[in-house]
Amino acid sequence: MPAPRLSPFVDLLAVPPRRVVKAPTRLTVRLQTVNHRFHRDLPPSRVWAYDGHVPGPTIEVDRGTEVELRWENRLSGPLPVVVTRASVHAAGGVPVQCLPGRSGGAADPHAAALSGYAVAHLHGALTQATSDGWTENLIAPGQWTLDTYRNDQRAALLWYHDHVMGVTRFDLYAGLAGLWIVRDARERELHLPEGPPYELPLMLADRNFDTAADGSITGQLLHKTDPDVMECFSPFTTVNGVIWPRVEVEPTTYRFRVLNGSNARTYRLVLTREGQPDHERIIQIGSDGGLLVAPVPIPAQGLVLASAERADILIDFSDVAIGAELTLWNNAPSPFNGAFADPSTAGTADLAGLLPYPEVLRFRVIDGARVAPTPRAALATDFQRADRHQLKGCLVRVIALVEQESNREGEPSTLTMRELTESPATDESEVTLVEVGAGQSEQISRWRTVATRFEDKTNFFPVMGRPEIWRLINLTGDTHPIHVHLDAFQILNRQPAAVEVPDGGITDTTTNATVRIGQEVDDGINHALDANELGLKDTVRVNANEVVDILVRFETFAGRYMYHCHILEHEDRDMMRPFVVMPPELMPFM
Ligand SMILES: [Cu+2]
Repeated sequence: MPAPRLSPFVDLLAVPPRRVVKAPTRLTVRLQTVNHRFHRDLPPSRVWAYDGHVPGPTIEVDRGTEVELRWENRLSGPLPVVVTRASVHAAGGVPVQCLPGRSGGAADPHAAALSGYAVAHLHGALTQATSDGWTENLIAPGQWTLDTYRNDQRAALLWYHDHVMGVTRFDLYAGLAGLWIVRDARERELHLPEGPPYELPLMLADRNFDTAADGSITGQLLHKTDPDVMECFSPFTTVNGVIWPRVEVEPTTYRFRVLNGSNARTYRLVLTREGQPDHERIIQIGSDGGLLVAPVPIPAQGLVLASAERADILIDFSDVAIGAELTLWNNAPSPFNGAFADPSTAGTADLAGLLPYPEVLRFRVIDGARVAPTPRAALATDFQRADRHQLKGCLVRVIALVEQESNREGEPSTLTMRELTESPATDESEVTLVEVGAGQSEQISRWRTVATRFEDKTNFFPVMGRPEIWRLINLTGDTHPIHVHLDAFQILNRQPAAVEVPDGGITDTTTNATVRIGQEVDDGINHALDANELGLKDTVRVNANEVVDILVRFETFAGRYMYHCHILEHEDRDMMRPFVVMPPELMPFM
């Protein structure tokens, strides 16, 4: 093992405090600087946390019950995270991101000077624009905001987290995240477990720590990146704020509400029993936007969750002997690009894939009532997938996900979301899209870049109630989880694409590429939608060599919102753009 070892599966799974809301109410959540213990072998860590808990309190509310929330910023600086860029990639052949300690990097003085500006966003919620956590509407320590959450949406697991422009990655890493559950009548008809002990949230997040002079791990949170890479992939997986916990379960069915709350790491979760993958006992009933139409098995290679994605799963332990143990592992390498990994390798470290510790969670079956699961054939009754043919003539917006190398030696690349507009004149065309239909002639279109950075002019003014297709084209080599604020969307399809970017094709303002959509690439990536991606989503993985079309429609609130990559290091620099939802009656005046 590459680093000082913490004992796995010794601490019990913690469940964040619950605030169950049954009637319209006003709540206060305080952002506080406190100490938190991530593992019993570690000293306490200084963190920034909602109501002093990592994760913050879980707010559980019935559909349509309005919550006014007073976010009181009582943080005190400095940022409780040492931010550093390692001076080397590998030490003794081990990638330094896998190791605790600063690896020769100096602490970033700008990060050390952060005093605790904050802005809260409720991810996945249908929220009026003024309460959506616009990234620049900050409150300083000592200030507060009052936000309104209607909760008038399908039952789902949402989460609240900080969204400060440029430093979201540090504020979340410091601890500013918590869960929010909306419940509704349909879910209650299904008699699903509600609340502990049989319904448990699992917020996954990777963390790293500094080391002392003697090499031992301290409690000091550490956000460390490689010399010319911006994403932070940390070695220790926490579940609800504890590294590699253990949970005792009775021989019955449990409901787990799983969230990947990591900055950048994608998980592919594999459940094993006696060393073998054991996925038949898991069924997935919901995703980001709530219940699926019918239960589905998780993918055979494991349940993939990129940053901000959620899964609502049932695990049936009713046939397991008392005392038996099952283990949840991560077998996704980082950076993730969507490529297949053999589930039978789960449990092995992969240093090249920045996965020194694949441990996530252990289940131990204890004595209790042995209850066989109730089969559930039908779940959601309020959702149907759109028929692609119904969408003919719908407005299509095209967004390229682009990595631009820095022109300064040794600096990480910049990631941007580039909005493109169709441009028939060949002289200003920059991106050529070739649609390779099955057995049909090729369709060619040309596009030019109209925005690259967050502060560029706003181009997207979707009209309320009108469906649109947003086409996400990945010109980079890694997976990007793209999140759209406000209404959940449907993923229409995911297609392979052969991407060619000429040398010097990416500049500050222009994007030159040829993308052959539909052309297979020998990349080991299954460019198809998984069964668990057919429900409503608010975050979608766009893998390497891939084009993903999503169907968006904004129904309830007008105003200014954001869409962005949910790899926080990308979101901060500069993979985020605004859009403005417009009521139709105002369009003639635009
Ligand atoms: Cu990204």
